[in-house]
Amino acid sequence: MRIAILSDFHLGYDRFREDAFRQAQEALARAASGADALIIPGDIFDNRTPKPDVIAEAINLFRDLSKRTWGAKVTGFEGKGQHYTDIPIIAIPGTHERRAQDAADPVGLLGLAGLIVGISNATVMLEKDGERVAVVGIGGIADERFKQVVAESDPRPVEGAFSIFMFHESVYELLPFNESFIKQDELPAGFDLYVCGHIHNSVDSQVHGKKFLIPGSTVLTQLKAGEQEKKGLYIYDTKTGTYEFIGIESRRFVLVKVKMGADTTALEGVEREMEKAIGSSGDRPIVRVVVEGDSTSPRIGMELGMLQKKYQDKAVVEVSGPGISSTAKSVNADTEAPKFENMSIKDYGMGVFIEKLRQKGVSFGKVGPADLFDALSLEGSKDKAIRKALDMLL
Ligand SMILES: [Mn+2]
Repeated sequence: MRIAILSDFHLGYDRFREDAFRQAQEALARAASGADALIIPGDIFDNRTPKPDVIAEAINLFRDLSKRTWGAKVTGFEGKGQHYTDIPIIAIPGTHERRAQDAADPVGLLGLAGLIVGISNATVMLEKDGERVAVVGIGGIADERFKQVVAESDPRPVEGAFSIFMFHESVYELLPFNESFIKQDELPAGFDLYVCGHIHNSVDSQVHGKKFLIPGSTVLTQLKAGEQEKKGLYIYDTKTGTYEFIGIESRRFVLVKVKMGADTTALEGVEREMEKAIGSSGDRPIVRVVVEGDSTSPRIGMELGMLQKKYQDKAVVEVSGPGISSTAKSVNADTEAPKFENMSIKDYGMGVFIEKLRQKGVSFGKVGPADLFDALSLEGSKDKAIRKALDMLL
């Protein structure tokens, strides 16, 4: 059976909304034409409560796929999730879609509508010409709870079937940031293939001596050096154990670094680098200019602003550097600390939050730090958020 693995579409992602839709559409089309079944390890949506317009995008993406003739079909389901179709498109919610226990998440909605099979924590059986494939999935949850959930639910391969373990978490070897992240050898053993979302560049590794694949996101999100790589999906053949990475058309991303001295001669260098990055293909790439050294003089700020204006029709330009306020500022904080490579702002915030609580010696009972973080970050007003957090704690 040929299984397409594609992930992290981030539909509704504000900065590159159209890219998110168009690139997800291409990835799905390539997956459908090259595979018998599709598995999606999380973050179809950028937000746990997407607006109707964004839900409409997702419905448009999956409706036609649900009507085509598939090589494989779903023949069994056991566990928690939404199983209302035999269409072999199987997804888990990611960290961006995670909601409080028993609240409906947007991936679950697609499952309820019968457009996909949604897994919260379940085993799905697929069949094609007598060959059986089991997809055992656990939806994205707070990193520090994942090990516990794995221990409690004890995910196991299915005998007589090629078994895939699908999850959406930080893995310590790939994000050596927090000791609470699961390590590769702590993942449940015995599966034939391991598949994860969450990390936005593609990863080809091993777990328990078996293949471990992360396709990466289909859309650019963090504007870091690693994201200059090709976007795409994997297709894995269970019969031969072979697989390939299939690239999709994605907006080009070029990172330009410029050193700024005391004078402004480097500005010409910036322009030259921008011209080079934009090239002549007319595809309006994303160009992120990172200014190093001293760029605090008002003159430099102004000139860079003018450059940004001059090129706005030819490129999506973001400029960042010391003393420069730009839309890139928000991503700046985490790109300057290399250890946060691959980590979203939200995960980073959560890490800081947990660390602060630890320093203060807070011990947790039934309410974990992630639930508290969610309560504090989801409510519209500060008062409401604090009241909700206190309700949970007391
Ligand atoms: Mn993601």
